[in-house]
Amino acid sequence: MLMQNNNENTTAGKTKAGYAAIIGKPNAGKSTLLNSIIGTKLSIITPKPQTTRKRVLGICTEGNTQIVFIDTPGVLNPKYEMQSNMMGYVHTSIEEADCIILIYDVTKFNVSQPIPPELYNFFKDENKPIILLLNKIDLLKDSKDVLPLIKYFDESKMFKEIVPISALKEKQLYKRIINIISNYMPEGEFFYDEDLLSTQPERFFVSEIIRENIFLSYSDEVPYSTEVAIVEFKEREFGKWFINAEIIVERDTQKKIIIGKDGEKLKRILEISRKQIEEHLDHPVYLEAFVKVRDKWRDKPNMLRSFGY
Ligand SMILES: Nc1nc2c(ncn2[C@@H]2O[C@H](COP(=O)(O)OP(=O)(O)OP(=O)(O)O)[C@@H](O)[C@H]2O)c(=O)[nH]1
Ligand SMILES: [Mg+2]
Repeated sequence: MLMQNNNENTTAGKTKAGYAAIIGKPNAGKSTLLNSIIGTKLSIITPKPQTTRKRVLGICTEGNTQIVFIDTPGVLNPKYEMQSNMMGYVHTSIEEADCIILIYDVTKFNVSQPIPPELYNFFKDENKPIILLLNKIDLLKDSKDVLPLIKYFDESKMFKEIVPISALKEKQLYKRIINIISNYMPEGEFFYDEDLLSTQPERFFVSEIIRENIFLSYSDEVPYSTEVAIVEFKEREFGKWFINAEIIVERDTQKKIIIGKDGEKLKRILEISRKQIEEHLDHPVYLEAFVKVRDKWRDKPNMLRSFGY
């Protein structure tokens, strides 16, 4: 479990607690935002769209308010059963939320279709407050270029607040976000211990670290056809912990690509992953992984269930 170190929070007086779902198109910066708010790497980030496939919770407790942020997969029109399940996570996250954070990549603004229908459908009938974060403003040639977007979205009357941000570059962003989102949190008891940052088991973080390195190291369809499952995770009292992972692909050709000539490519990826896992767990580990072919796993409910979708 990930914990924070500061114990200065006080729960004296009335407390507020609630959920904020972070939604948006793939690649908009949802996971970057979550990590920036929580101040640690909970969700994996890559330049490729469709990086996040499940829900990732990040818990932020400041003073008398606890906000549980939910990072979600980017909204798309599903082509695979896996993607339908991913969209299911977006649905349940919105259902659970007290407030919706819609994150929008300003560099992708298109006057003819500012919000694509598949995304609009997720919140058009929602009565919950929606906060629009106009992200990646650091990429604009002139910071004033964001003004027409603010005007456009303001006139749509869909959003309680419209806030230009840079999830990647802005230091202290979490303060601004927490200040805003706190206003939309209902009164109530904290859901989680004040020191807790996330609820995902370590196995999840370990598999995501490997998947991130696969996303970063391969191109075309390979990262999208790949899943990582942790088969064994043994914490030992003495010595290294033992982790056995399965890397699942859809075709034999993809298996060859993942492994690389003489196994060199996979070895490199496992080496990088192992270091990052050790840093994350704060413990030395022995990491081994085998590549398996599972035809069309992205469309097979049984397989998907076994991978936690
Ligand atoms: N320049 C710039 N890049 C950003 C910003 N926020 C995110 N990015 C980059 O955008 C890319 C996608 O970021 P993610 O956080 O993975 O986006 P996401 O919305 O979680 O994407 P999916 O999980 O695929 O839906 C990464 O390369 C980030 O570094 C920003 O404010 N400025
Ligand atoms: Mg993401």
